[in-house]
Amino acid sequence: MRAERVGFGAPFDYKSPWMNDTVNAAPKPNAAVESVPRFGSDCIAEMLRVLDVPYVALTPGASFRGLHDSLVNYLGNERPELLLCIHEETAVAIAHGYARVTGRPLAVALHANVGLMHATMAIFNAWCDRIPMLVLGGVGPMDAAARRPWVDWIHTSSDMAALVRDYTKWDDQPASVAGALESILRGYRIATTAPQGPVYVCLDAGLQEAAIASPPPLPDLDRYPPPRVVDPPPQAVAEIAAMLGRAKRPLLLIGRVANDCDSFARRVELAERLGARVITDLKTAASFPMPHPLHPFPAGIYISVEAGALVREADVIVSLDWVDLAGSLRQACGGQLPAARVIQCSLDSYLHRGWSKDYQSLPPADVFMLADPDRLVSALLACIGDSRRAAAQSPPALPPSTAAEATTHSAGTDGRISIADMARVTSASAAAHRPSYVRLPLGWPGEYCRFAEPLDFIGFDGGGGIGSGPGMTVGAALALRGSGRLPVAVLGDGDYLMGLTALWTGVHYRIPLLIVVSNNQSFFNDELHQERMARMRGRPIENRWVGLRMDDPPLDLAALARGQGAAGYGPIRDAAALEAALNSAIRDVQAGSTCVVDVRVAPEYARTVSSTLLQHIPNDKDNGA
Ligand SMILES: Cc1ncc(C[n+]2csc(CCOP(=O)(O)OP(=O)(O)O)c2C)c(N)n1
Ligand SMILES: [Mg+2]
Repeated sequence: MRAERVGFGAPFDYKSPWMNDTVNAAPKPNAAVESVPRFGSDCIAEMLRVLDVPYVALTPGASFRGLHDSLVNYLGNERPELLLCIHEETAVAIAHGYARVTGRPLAVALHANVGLMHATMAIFNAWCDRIPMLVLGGVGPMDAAARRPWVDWIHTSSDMAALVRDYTKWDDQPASVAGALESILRGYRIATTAPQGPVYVCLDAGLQEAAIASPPPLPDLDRYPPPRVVDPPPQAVAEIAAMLGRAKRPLLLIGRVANDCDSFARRVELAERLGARVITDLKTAASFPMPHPLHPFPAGIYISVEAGALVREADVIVSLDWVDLAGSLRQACGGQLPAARVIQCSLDSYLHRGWSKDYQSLPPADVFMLADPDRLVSALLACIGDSRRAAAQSPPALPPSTAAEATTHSAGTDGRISIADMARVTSASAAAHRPSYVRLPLGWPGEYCRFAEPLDFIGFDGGGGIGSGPGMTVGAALALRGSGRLPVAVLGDGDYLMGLTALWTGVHYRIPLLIVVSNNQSFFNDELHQERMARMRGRPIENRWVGLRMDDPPLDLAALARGQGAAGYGPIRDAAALEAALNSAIRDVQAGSTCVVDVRVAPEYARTVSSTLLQHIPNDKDNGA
């Protein structure tokens, strides 16, 4: 059975002339695989195979040594295969990146309370990004009489799931093997039903390790199908279609939507039929062709000043599950709500709870459609004609665009390259190789976001938890292996360093990918915050770097890659050297390598990025990441 792809659409084509699965030369176990389950965890491992979970990302621990043994010695480390990670945060980030590309959940195995604690930020990222994931934990033995002295006691907690309950969709700690099978199946269904998210199932070590006389039957998945998703109510669709039919300046805000080609094409069709302008952002994956005339301004993490004019001028705004609709509208309209009538289409409110405020400010909605946004697009296409298409081809003139963003150039003088030059050279070098951008840093100039197809850009990390970049890149690249696409991540040096050891997993499993480090030797985003604080308080802005720069001693990022078996280039200090390094690195990736290029960039962001990040927004004083 293939995993259901609710919210992501149909699988894409994995066939490719290069980067195929045969490069995976990681060692295999030499065990004779058994055919009859003898222990609780043998059944649990089989359940993962029934669900067609391709990989279990893990950082090992004795609390799931039973499951680990079953995956290796009972199933032979195939379907699912273990992915060894050096840090639990990486294991979750890999599952996150993989699901971003494929829509399929991976399982992640986490050791007791300590492994779960290490993983929490990454689980939070996945939660905020609405990513399906089957997080498995070990605990106990819950039977105190069976615990080893000391270590089993410190690693056993009551209600382990309490650590993650506020940012997982569901959790369970089953008390029998039969219960564990049901729990895993239920969790899988919950995780993959929109709005998607991680679930946590905690497995008692005693239950895993106990010998079983008669194994409980594995469920027939045909009897437990994924829930059918209902179509938006026709009457409400007709109402929205009528509003759009009367609109003179309709606007689509495209947020969390499916990443398959058909859904992508339907959005283009709808925009063209309506003559609607489109705004996308970089929090979510590529969802509309950015070179299209109806998408006049580059995407950013926030709506740019220029794109904000579209919001102010619009008379009907349709949000297709736009992340932070209210905040974005207010930002575009100087703290006010827009004059336009607003249609919000999202299932997200099913997930909203108390602890995390990632549900964002309450959006105004003249029509609130609690539905899958891609289904609304299909339903609208079925009842909106083609008569306005001519208008779409020649949209009314916009205010003069500053889309080609001005940037501060400081290249060459101090052995650093401007971020604009790094972006230009990187984009140009990758362009011929069907790049899939897994991540872009906050300072990336919007003009180099020319995404035209699904998977040209994978999205952000959801929760703004730095350190996810390398792991998400490895996970996305694993999913892209064999697709003919070049996985490229441009990571901040802070992000790279926090998640560094994910590279080892990439190398170990022969996962080809390219990481370009935008190395300003600083947690630079916070330099802007410190500068702002100093300005507001009349204090010396020259001190903005203190406690943030990482240049004494300088970190050798390429050596840190080479030290893990990856190819490492740099530090690169000028555009010509960058072009040469990238060309060589791309050849390495095509030959199967995990590659890092360290680029020394000036401490700056593209002007429009920094001004948007730091602008004062009413009700939202601190708007940085
Ligand atoms: C886990 C975590 N710690 C701290 C932050 C605060 N933070 C946001 S951006 C940032 C700087 C990231 O540095 P880097 O990746 O080098 O990017 P740069 O801003 O320098 O381009 C920090 C520390 C965060 N978002 N997540
Ligand atoms: Mg940095």
